[in-house]
Amino acid sequence: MEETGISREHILSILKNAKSEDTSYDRVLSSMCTYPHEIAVLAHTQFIEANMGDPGLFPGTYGLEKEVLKMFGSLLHHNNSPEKCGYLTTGGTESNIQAIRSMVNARRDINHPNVVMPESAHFSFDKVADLSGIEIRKASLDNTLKVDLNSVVSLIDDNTIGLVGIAGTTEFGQIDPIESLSEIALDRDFFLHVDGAFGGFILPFMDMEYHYDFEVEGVTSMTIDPHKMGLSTIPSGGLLFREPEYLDDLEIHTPYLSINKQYSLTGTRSGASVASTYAVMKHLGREGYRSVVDQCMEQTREIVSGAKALGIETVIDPVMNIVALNVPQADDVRKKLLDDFGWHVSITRNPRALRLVIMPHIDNNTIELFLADLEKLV
Ligand code: 0PR
Repeated sequence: MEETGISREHILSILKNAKSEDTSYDRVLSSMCTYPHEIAVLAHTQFIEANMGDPGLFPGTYGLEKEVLKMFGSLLHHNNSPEKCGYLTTGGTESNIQAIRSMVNARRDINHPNVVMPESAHFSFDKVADLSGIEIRKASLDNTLKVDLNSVVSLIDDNTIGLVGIAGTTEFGQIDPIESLSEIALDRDFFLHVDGAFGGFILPFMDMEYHYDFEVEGVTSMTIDPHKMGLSTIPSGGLLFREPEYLDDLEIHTPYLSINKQYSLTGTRSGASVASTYAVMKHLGREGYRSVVDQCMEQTREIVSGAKALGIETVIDPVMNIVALNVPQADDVRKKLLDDFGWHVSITRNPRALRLVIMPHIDNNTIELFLADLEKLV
C-alpha cells in the first residue's frame, strides 16, 4: 500500500478499466445470476452501511427483513410466523450450511450423523461436510435425473438424521420427488431440507403446480435465493425453517452486541441486500415475477425448438429455465463457442452435455444469434 493516496478521478479510471475486463451478461448462458433490478440497486446503495449482525442499531432494516421473510412465507406456503423462522443469508451456500448445521446441533445424541441427499446436490453440501464432520451420503438419480428413492432408502441407517431434496438442480433444473422424500422423513422422524436456491423464485410463478415447499408436511427447512431469479443484488440468500425452534439450534451467545444471541453464520451481515430484496419483491409483486419467469420459459422453449431443428436433443425435457443439450464433443463445442463467438456456456458432469441457463438477460435476439453460431459448430 502506498503512503499517499491517489485522486478520486484516478481511482474511478482504474475501476472503469477493471470493469471493462469483466464479462457483461449479454453472452453469458452459464450463470444463475443476472443484472439486478434497478430498484434493488437503488435500495442497496441507500442501506450500504446497515449491519444486520447488530440489528439493535438498525431496527428499520431489521423490520424490512421481517417483511421479506413474510413474503418468502407466502411464496412457500409457510403459515407459522415465517418472520420468526429464518433470516437473509449471503446465498445458497450459507443457507445450505446452516440448514445442515441446525440438524446436527439438534441431534447431539447421534455420534457420527449422516444426511442422505441426491448426487445432484450442490457442492455447498460438501463444504458443510468438511466443516462439521457430518457424513454426506449421495443417492443415485433415476433416468429423469430426479433422486432415486430406493437409493435414498438403501443409504439410511441408525445414524441418519436428515434428507435433502432439490427444487431446481444446479445442472439440469430438475425437481426431486419432495412429497415422497417427506413420507420417508416423517416415518423416521428425520429433518428434510429443500434446496430451492434457484427454483424458489421460479416455481411459485409457473403455470404448472409443483409440491415442494412447506405445504408438504415433512419439509423442515428451505433455501431460496433472491440474488438468482429474485433479481436482487449479491449477496442475497434466504433460509426459512418450519418452526422458530430450529433457529435456536444455531444460536451463539453474543455478549457485547445490541442483541445477546446470533444465529447467522457470518457476523457482520449486509443490510443493503435486505433492503434490495425487500424493494424488488414489493415492486414486482407476483405479477412482475410471473412475467419474468414467463419470458425465461418462452426463451427456453425457443432454444429447445431451435436446437431440435439442428438435430440436437435435450437430456431431459426442461422443467425450468435450464437446458442441457446433447451435443457430441460437448467440451470442444463449449470451447469453440467461447473462443470463436464469445458465448459462455457450461458443461454438465453426467452425462456431459452443453448446459444453458436462460436468465432474464437473455432475449429473443440473443437466442437467434446463439443458435446461428451453434449451427456452425455442429
Ligand atoms: N443450491 C443450488 C441448487 C445452487 O444452484 C447454488 C448455486 C447454490 C445452492 C449455492 O448458491 P450460492 O452460489 O449463492 O452460494 N448455483 C450456481 C452454480 O454453482 C451458482 C453460480 C451462479 C455459479 C453464477 C456461476 C455463476 O456465474 O452453478
